[in-house]
Amino acid sequence: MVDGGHLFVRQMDMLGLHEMFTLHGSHLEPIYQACIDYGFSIYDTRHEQAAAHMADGWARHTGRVAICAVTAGPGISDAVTGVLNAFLDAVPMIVISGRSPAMDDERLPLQSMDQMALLKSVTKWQHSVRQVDRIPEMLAMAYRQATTGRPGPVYLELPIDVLFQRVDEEAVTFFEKPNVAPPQGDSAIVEAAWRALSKAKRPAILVGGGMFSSSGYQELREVAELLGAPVFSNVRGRGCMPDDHPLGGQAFATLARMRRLGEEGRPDVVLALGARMGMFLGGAGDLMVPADATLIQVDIEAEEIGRNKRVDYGIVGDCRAVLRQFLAQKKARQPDRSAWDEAVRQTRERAAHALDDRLAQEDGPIHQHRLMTDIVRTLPPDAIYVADGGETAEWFTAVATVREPGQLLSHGYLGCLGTGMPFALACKAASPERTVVCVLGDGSVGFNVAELHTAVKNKLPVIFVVNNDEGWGMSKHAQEILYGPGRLIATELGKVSYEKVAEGFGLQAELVEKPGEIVPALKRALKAKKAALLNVMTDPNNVHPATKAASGALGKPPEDGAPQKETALPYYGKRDLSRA
Ligand SMILES: Cc1ncc(C[n+]2csc(CCOP(=O)(O)OP(=O)(O)O)c2C)c(N)n1
Ligand SMILES: [Mg+2]
Repeated sequence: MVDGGHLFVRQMDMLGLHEMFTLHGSHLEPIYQACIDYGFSIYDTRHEQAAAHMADGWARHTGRVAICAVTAGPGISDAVTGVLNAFLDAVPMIVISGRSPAMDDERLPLQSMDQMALLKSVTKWQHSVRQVDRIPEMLAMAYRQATTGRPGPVYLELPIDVLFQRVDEEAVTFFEKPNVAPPQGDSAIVEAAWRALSKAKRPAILVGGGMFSSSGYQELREVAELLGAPVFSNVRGRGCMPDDHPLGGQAFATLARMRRLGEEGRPDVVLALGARMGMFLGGAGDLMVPADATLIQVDIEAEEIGRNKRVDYGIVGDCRAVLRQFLAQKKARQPDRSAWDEAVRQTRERAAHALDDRLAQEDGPIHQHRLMTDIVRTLPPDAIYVADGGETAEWFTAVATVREPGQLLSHGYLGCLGTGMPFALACKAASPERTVVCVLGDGSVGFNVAELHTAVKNKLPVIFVVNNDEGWGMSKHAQEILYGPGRLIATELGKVSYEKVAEGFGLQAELVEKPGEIVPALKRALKAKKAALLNVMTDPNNVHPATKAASGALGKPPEDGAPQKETALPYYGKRDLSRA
């Protein structure tokens, strides 16, 4: 006779799920006890939001699913932001929580609430288990729901009076890992799309999370090389094509910069692979995907095809499967694309080095570009990078060279500060032999600061670097741009000694105030046998160009006296609000 916890963990084992990110609650005790018996890796956090962010970060780095296990009531409500972050970026995760006894419903037991309703809007699928012997079946179902079609978080609720029940293990059915071939695209459309790509003068490939999830990186490279098509990506797609490959166009922003070259900087045929046409690709505007370009959109989720854009060839299918279909097509002679490829390469290089004159600086205050460049140059090239913060993430991702998928983790559609520490801890758990650096804004540090203790306690020696501009920089700078001087409110933080906070949690920590101190401090952190934190004081007056662009400061100023049609909105730039 075994309890529901044993059934759950045995089924985890059969699905190859060996990691759990958690914060203890006795509702789930049978599961913890069974984890001891099975020898599973349990990572215990100081806040359930961090446990959810860790499971999210695990999947973003490894491409594999992990379990986030939290207690009933406040455990699951604390986890919601972390689950939502994964949901908006289609990252798979299995969330489980305890629940008050189902047999006590409406009798006001402890931590009783409608958890299903709370999780419904942030998960793909959710189920409350009511029979102990169906726990394995429902976990296998949760796994399939999380990993097939468009991936995403799913939720299993386990009432305490179900989980603690004992059954004869022999009478319970367990489930093998499903073996499902990812769907191919319609062959006629694939053929027609390939002909359009072959004839293109300036083809561009856009990759997003769908490309990452399909793991068809070799196929992507072959198709890009065959076509001479540069590859641009969002954070989740970054590294699917190595940044230092001649066709590595890096971020989507490179494509926006290309527009300055006029016609010669505009792609004529665009192949989008698992890249949704949302705000990060210019939304309904045509800054990155020109309205007159031929658009081939590949997505595993049919409803994504046509969002914000007129699509010429819509292909519902798995990115790797469709790339293989492309590779099986006839190879026609291709037009010469060297001028286009060179234009992309030059744009990419110019952007990466635009501020390099700041690198020779000897006196403080430290420029953020100097800090980020020193980090990238000092750490090994295969270091895993995590960036969290407003301008901080922008400064860092602009200089990082990402050579493989899952090497860079940062913000997605939730734009959620506080993800960095848990993401970095999950990366270190998955890749203990590699250096993991986590760059944080001084604002971002605060959300999950207690996870510094998780790093020490779980022996996850991450290097944390705080870009300390003494404020909510992106917010503060937008306030200054939009409202002028003397109008700062709720955006200043002042000087906080994060190195002392870190020391208290047991980290090796240092304050860095001069440019020349950055590299030696990083080298000491690399040698540390435990987690380390550098609190680096940077110049609060440096405004990142992304903040200027997002606040409409880079657009054309209105002519004197002319009625102003557009209003500048933080993050969204200048918009005509009469159409709202
Ligand atoms: C959870 C959350 N709360 C608030 C915001 C709004 N926000 C966006 S950027 C930003 C400032 C970030 O400050 P910091 O982390 O110090 O980075 P910096 O911009 O100073 O480099 C804020 C508050 C957010 N994106 N996420
Ligand atoms: Mg800041």
